[in-house]
Amino acid sequence: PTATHTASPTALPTVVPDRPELQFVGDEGKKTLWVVFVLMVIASAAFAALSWRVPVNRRLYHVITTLITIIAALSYFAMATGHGVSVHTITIRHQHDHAPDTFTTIKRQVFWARYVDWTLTTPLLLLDLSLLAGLNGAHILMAVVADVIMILTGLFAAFGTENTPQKWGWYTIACIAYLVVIWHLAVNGRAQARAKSQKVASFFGSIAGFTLVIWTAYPIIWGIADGSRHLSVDGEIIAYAVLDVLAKPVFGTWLLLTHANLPETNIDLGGFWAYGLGGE
Ligand code: RET
Repeated sequence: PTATHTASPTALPTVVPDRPELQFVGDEGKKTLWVVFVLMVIASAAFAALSWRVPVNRRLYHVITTLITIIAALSYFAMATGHGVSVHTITIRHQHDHAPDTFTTIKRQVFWARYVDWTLTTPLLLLDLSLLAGLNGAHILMAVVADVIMILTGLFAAFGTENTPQKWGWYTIACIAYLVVIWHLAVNGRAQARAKSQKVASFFGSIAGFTLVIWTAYPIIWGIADGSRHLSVDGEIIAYAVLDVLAKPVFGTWLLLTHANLPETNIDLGGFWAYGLGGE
C-alpha cells in the first residue's frame, strides 16, 4: 500500500485545466469596445445638444449627465486601443486525495480603465439621483464616499492574489460599501423624494429601481469573470458593455427627458452657477 501512496511526480494525475491558460481580448471584444465608444460619443453630443435648449440655471442634470458619457467615451477609447489594461497572473491550486497539491497558472487581461471610469462616473450618477430625490449634503457625501470605496476596493480585488484573503476580502468590503450606497438611496432618497411631490416620488422610484437592478448586475458579472474566471475576456467586455449602455446613455436620456416635463425636479442653484446671468 505504501508504494501506491507515495507521491512521485510521474504518478500525479494529469492536470486538465478547466479554464484556458491564456485569457485575452479577441476580435469580438475589440469590436464591442469600439461600438460602445461610438455610442458614448453620440450620447454625449445628444445630451449637450439638449442642454442648449434650456437656460443655464436648469442645466445641472445636463452637465452631470454629459460628463458621465464623456468620461465613459474616454475610457472606452483607451480600452479599444489597448490602453488601461494589465495582464494578471493567477495561480490555481488543485487538491488531490493522495498526492500533494499541484498548481497551474492562468494569465488574464484585466481592464483597469473601467475602474477609473467607474470611480468618476458612479459618483456623478449618484449625484443625479440624489439631487432628484432632494437628498441633503450629509447623505450625498456619505453615499459618494461609500461608492468610491466600493470601486477602489473592487479594483484591489481584481488584482488580488488567489488563495489569500486579498481577493475575496476586498470583494466583501466592496459589497458592504455597495449596501451603504443602496441604503442611502433606497431609504433616505425615497423619503426625501416623497416629501417633494407625488410625481417626483414616483419617478424617483422608477429610475432608482432601474439603477438598482443594473448596478447589482456588475458585482455578479465580476464574480463570474474576475472572481472565478469562468467568463472569457470577450464575454466580460460584452456583458459590461450592455450594462454600461443601460446605466449611462439610457439612464441619462430617461432622466433628462423626464426632467424637462417635471418642473419640481429642478434644483435652484443660484450662487456661482448662475453668477453673471442676471435674470436669465
Ligand atoms: C465591483 C466589484 C466589487 C463588488 C462590487 C462592485 C460593484 C460595481 C458597480 C459598478 C457600477 C458601475 C456603473 C457603471 C456605469 O456605467 C466593483 C464590480 C459591489 C455597482 C453603474
